[in-house]
Amino acid sequence: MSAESTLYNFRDIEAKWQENWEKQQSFQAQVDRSKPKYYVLEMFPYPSGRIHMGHVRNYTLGDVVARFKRAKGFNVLHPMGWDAFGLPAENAAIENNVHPAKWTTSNVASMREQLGKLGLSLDWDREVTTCEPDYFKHEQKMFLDFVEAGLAYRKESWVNWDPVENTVLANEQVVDGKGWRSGAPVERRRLNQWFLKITEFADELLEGIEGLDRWPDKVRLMQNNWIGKSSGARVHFDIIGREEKLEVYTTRPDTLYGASFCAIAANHPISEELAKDNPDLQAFVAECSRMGTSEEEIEKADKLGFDTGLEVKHPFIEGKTLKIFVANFVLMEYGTGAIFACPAHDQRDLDFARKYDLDVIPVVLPEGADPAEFSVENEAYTDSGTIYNSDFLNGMEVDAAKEAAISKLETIKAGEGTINYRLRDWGVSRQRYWGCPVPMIHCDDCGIVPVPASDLPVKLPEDVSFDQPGNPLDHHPTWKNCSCPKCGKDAQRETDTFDTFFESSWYFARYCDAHNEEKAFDKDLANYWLPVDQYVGGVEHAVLHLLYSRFFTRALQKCGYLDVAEPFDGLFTQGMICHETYQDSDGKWLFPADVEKDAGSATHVKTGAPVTVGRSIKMSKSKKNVVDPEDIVETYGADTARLFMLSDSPPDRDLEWTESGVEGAWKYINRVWRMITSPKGPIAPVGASQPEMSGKNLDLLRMVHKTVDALGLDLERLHFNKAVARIRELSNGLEAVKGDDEAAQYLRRIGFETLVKLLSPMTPHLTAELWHALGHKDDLTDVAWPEAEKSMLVDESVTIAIQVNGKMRAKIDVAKDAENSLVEEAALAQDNVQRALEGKTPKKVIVVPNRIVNIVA
Ligand code: ANZ
Ligand code: ZN
Repeated sequence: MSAESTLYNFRDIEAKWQENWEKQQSFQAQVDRSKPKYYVLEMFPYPSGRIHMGHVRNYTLGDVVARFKRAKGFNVLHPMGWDAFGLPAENAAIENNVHPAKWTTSNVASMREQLGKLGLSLDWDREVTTCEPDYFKHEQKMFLDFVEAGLAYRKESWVNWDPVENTVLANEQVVDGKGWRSGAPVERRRLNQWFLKITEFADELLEGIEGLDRWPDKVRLMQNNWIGKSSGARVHFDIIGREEKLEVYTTRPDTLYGASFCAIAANHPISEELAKDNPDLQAFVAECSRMGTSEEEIEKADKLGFDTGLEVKHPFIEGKTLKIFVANFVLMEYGTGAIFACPAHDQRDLDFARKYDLDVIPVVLPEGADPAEFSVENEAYTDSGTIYNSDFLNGMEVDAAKEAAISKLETIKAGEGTINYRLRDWGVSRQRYWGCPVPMIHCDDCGIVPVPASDLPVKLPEDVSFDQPGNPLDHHPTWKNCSCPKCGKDAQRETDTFDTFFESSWYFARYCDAHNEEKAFDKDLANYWLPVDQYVGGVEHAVLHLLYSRFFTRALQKCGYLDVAEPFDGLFTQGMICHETYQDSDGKWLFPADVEKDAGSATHVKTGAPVTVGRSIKMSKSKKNVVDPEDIVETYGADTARLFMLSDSPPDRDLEWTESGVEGAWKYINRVWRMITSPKGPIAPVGASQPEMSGKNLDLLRMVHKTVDALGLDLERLHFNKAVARIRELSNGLEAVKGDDEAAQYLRRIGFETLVKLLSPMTPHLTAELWHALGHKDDLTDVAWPEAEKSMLVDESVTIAIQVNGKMRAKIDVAKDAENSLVEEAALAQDNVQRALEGKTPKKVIVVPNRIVNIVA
């Protein structure tokens, strides 16, 4: 079907309204304390060059909320910007020889234009681009403040090293032991790195989750697990023949009598020391470092160990000793990097014990089991039970035994109770060019010296080369040379740049005061707008970005930047967009645009060769099952794309992109256009009052009010697909209005206007035009959301007479047996009644149910 052949000219109309909104600056936000504020934010895009359907869905969802809240009378802030630092710009520089800044700027320009065509109600005046010095100079200052407050520090640590990208990778960037982009096997290296002390807030971040009741449960759970609070004990084992102790962290001190060996991480100090003059151990350690540091991988890998020859004394059992192994399943970064193993009650320990033929001593007896019979073969028993084989702990339940074991350890000074977190401090150093420079200087005499705040920003050099592997900042002939701010001697700049999650951890606060040159943002403005009332984005950010932002907000609060602890009051995570996949006979992927589908068969548009249709999966460039938003906007207009995005599935679920679905949305838009611009009969004038209604007409009027009522709830709950279905029902109803009597005319007026208002957050261009077509001069963006009359929400109704001081003043239709208070409210709301009251407050209101209301004034 050709778009041109129908009445609705989306091309001109969409352009017209976009221009109009821009000229009027319709969506510019200002502090206005006379209204409640509402901050709507979608996760800002990485400027890759073109928007994809995921963006369209994300921003459409946010835009519906923004437009709806605005119509509801909120002072709405809805900004947009660019998460502009990161690797792809550098890769483009390497591959295509364009400067990352140039690549980024031109991508931003084209994506801004593409977004403009979607008709989003954005305040572009607050646009933020994170790679610009006027943005990152503030985060350099924040970093200095964090260092001052003890929230940032430098330490040597083990990192995942991508030998191809020449950079440190976060655990999450290691997939199956390989770099997420390069695919190269990851190595472990020790490096000096800058860290942000997120662990300082571990408890607060955990407790804060409780209050985030407008966040999806799954995200709250993921954050909980990520922080991973556990309580247990530290046990100090005496190492035979050595002064130092082996410090072990355990969550199961109740199983100490089942201990059969101890194990330490490959990079535990004891292991490193022993490896120095033990080539076999050296080789073993090297083998362990080839394995990624992610927990998942360690869980999957074969359990391997190396006997150190050292032994510890059992703290409770006189004369009993336990061997110390170096084991690949013990992580240096968790607890103390050393464990005691109880194979009967831990699967990893059991796998290890079976492999190296070590004791398996059960100490927890399942309920009802016979102690003489119970044994553990190849599956550890990890449930509750009664302790046995354990001297003074015998007969206790697990929890009681934990406490008893801890108190004994404390008495004999062999350990103590402790709390442990999985959460690690956040390593923010990256050996990359296209990031925010860490504002620090290395001086031979003074050590590490912060760049004075007055010297900020530390900008990136423009003349860089990407010919050599490694960090271009490090290779640059002069950039790092500087003088020490303390002693004036020659010194060198830090060449690390920040992890790009640094920029995205505070951009939502920058939007509150985006042009402030002096500081990151004004405190009052941040306090006014924050927290974000509704944040919308992908669930892939459930942990890192959201946790870092929560940490940052607390850190900024601690440093006096603002008085908010939680940045995002409400969070919504949208589903993905999926599409069928197509392959030719050689197995090559084909774009949907290259495929013609006919009942049951699919062929290549150009060659006519048969095409295999595969199942629908997330749209991705590699499988070519993508539809370019620009094509859709060109063919059908933005309103159609928006409406389709909203109609087909609940927004938190995956959405199946189909051509027929898009056409359905396009047809509907045209139906609405025709219904209102070429109505089947006259429309009552603007502001016409309601005539007597009965029968079918009254039912339809009720439907209008019911739709208003239910749709408000749908939108509050972000049930957009339900909202669309409801609006479609309403338009079916309104299409059935026939004749040109007063009631029909009125129904068209109230019905069409309501329909237009209700559709406006979803299809803003169409409705803006129709609002004018209906005879209005004001812009729909300034028109309030409709209110449902409560009395119209019930089906069966009665007509009630209203008397003021004995005189009949009005008649109203209310639901049969409606509550007296509702009837009273509706009666008093009548214009005629108010006129008769002459501003007086009624002394008495008597409601005779289903008959009459007497007002005495
Ligand atoms: C003895 C024991 C006996 C353990 C038993 C478990 C079961 P969660 O619950 O995740 O906090 N562990 C401690 N540090 C470790 C490290 N650096 N690398 C690998 N494993 C480590 O896990 C805590 C348990 O994981 C600890 O309790 C310890 O093993 C192990 F029947 O101690 B347990
Ligand atoms: Zn110095």
